[in-house]
This record gives sequence, structure tokens and C-alpha cells, in this order.
Amino acid sequence: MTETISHTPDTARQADPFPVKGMDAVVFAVGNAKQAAHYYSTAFGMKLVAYSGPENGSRETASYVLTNGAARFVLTSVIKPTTDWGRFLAEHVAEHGDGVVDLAIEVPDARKAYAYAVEQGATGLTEPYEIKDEHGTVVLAAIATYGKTRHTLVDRSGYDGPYLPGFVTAKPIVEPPAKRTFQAIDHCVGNVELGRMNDWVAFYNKVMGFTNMKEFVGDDIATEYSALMSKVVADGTKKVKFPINEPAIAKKKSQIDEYLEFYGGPGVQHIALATNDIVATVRTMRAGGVQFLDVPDSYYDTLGEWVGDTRVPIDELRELKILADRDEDGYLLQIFTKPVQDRPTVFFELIERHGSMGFGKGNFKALFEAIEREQAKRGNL
Ligand code: TYF
Ligand code: FE
Repeated sequence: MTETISHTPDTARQADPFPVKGMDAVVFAVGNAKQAAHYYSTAFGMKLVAYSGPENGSRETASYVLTNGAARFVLTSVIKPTTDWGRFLAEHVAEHGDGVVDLAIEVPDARKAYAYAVEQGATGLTEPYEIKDEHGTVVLAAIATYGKTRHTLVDRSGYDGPYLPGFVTAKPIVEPPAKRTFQAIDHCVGNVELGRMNDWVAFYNKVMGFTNMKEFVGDDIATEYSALMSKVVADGTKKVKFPINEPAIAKKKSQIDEYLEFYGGPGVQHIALATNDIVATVRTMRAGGVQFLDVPDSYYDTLGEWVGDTRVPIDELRELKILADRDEDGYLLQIFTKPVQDRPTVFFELIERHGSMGFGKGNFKALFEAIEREQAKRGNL
């Protein structure tokens, strides 16, 4: 490896020992990627852009790559396992149902990022390696995080193809909606076991140099109504944000315990998608058959008193069941889907931020009561 001459002062380099460019992709292992690709196209308004499968030399797995702005999902299912990776994916789906196997992070230098992470105590899963095709070269490496989830570290600066070497360009499954439904991944949330939240926060602090954001759910909120504790870590640019939840002992069974029981261990709970027009997006997604959590009318009766003016009139928020929250930096609008598979595990959030860098703390009571109503319907409360 050749050293490049850098004019970055050592102090600035030390300030960010693990620079990241942003989220690279959320990789799902699913039972039927062909049908999942259809759902994320027709219901979420994403666009199929790349494919890898038996037709182009991948006989073990089929992978569909969908994008929406900077947000990228990869849906993978196993055709016939022949390697450890295929067996891992097949077991993952059998044990956890459809779920996230990889929160891939784009980095400027995957070798350096991997070396730093492992030196700081991360478990290395895949040593840095290169893959190339006619579109160029990508350097990949992977480290372990909670449960069986991994972070692949991706340096794609030497590549200009549709996703990764080996993938071919694919045509959209349906014409994407005229107006983009969302444009980026805002945050990715993990559920971990009781008592492990602080360990995983410390992991991101140490291994990636991520720092804690101010919003957290402590004992007070936990025992009052949420039955969970939560802390958020983020990279220096706040592009990559990872809230970590653990169950809390409360009056009712924690939604985090329900997840851990049905997922079969720690894993990704929700992916939040940033939109600049949540009203249009919710209308499009509802028309596509996506189900969102219900919010009682009483929430909207008092909302205006504390949240103040927002871009969207309260009556429209009420109609669409969109939540709003405000802090000293501004406000945000957000909404949560119901779980998107039969297990009560992974779900999505849409978030439209206007200054606020929070996560909707003011909505936790209304939100967690809505989730509890769903838990009760499933007989898990
Ligand atoms: O990401 C967050 O922290 C918010 C709040 O089960 C939240 O979206 C936390 C836990 C949960 C649902 C939403
Ligand atoms: Fe969230």
C-alpha cells in the first residue's frame, strides 16, 4: 500500500479517527427478495437499480438493490447455499425472519477504518479485500455489531457502477412515483438485551469515535410509560446516527422484549427515512397499502398548544396520523409504520426535520401507547 502525502494536521486527523461519508446501504436478508423488491418499489416508491443472481453468475444468492435519493436498500435471499455466507443468510432468515444483516457504512478508506476498529476492540468479520469489474474497484471489510448484525465498511471511490462489482444495472420494476418519497437514511436503530445499551454505546464511542447525542430516554421516561431506555450515537458530521434501545422493567411488557423474543435476539428495530414532504409521502405510501401506527384524536386536540406552528396544518397531521415534536433547535414531523413482516420486529419511520436534530421525545408517550395497543392485539402485552 502506498502512503499518500496529506496536509491534514495530525490534530485534525486525531479529531476524527474513523471518518465516514454516510450510510452506504441497509442490507436485508429475506425469504423472497424478488417479492420484497416489488413491495419496496410499489409501496415505498423505491427504484430497482441493480441486480445480482444466477442470470449473471451468482448462483447462491439473489440480490436486488433499490434506491431513493441517497437511501439504498439491498434485499438478498438464498437460492441454494454453497458457501458459509449462503448458509449464514439461510440460517438468519430461518432464525430471525426477514431482517437486517448489515448496516453498511461508506468510508474514505476501508483498510484504515477496519484496522482502527479492530485495534479498538471490534470483532473483525472480514479482512479488507478488493472486488473489481469493468466499472472499477471497491474495497470492503466488515466488523461485528449487536446480535448477528455487521457493519461492512465500503470504499467505493474507485468505482462508478450500479452498486458493487458483480452487479448489473436493472430496470425499475414499476415507474417510480413522480415525486420522490424519501431521500436519505436518517437513522438506524438497534434493540439490544436488558443491561447492554451502555456497552453498545461504549462500543460505538471507542470503535468508531461516535459521540453521544443529547436525546436519551432515561429511567424517568422508562418507568413512566416507555418500557425502554435509549441513547443515540452519531459520527462527527451527524450523517450516521445509531440509537440503541434496551428493554426497561415497567408496568407492561416492553416492546423491546417483544422484539427480542420474536426476532430471536438483538438486531435492527427500525430504519428512519428522511423526507422533505412527509404529507405527500404518507399519502403515496398509504395508497400503496403501507400500514402506519394509529394515533388517537386526543393527541391532536392539544398538539398545537405545545408544538406551535408547523409547515403542515394540524388537521392534515390528524388526518394522516403524523406526529410532531419541537425542541430548542426547531421541529420535526414523523410517523411510524407497523412491522413490515409477520413477526413484530422490523418497522420504518418517516421523518421530516426542520432544524430539530431530536428523535421525537415529545411523542414518546403517544407513540409507545400506540405500540402497546398493537402489542395487545398480538397478545404480547
Ligand atoms: O429513533 C428513535 O429514537 C425514535 C423513537 O420503539 C423511538 O424514533 C424509539 C423506540 C421505538 C420507536 C421509536
Ligand atoms: Fe427513530
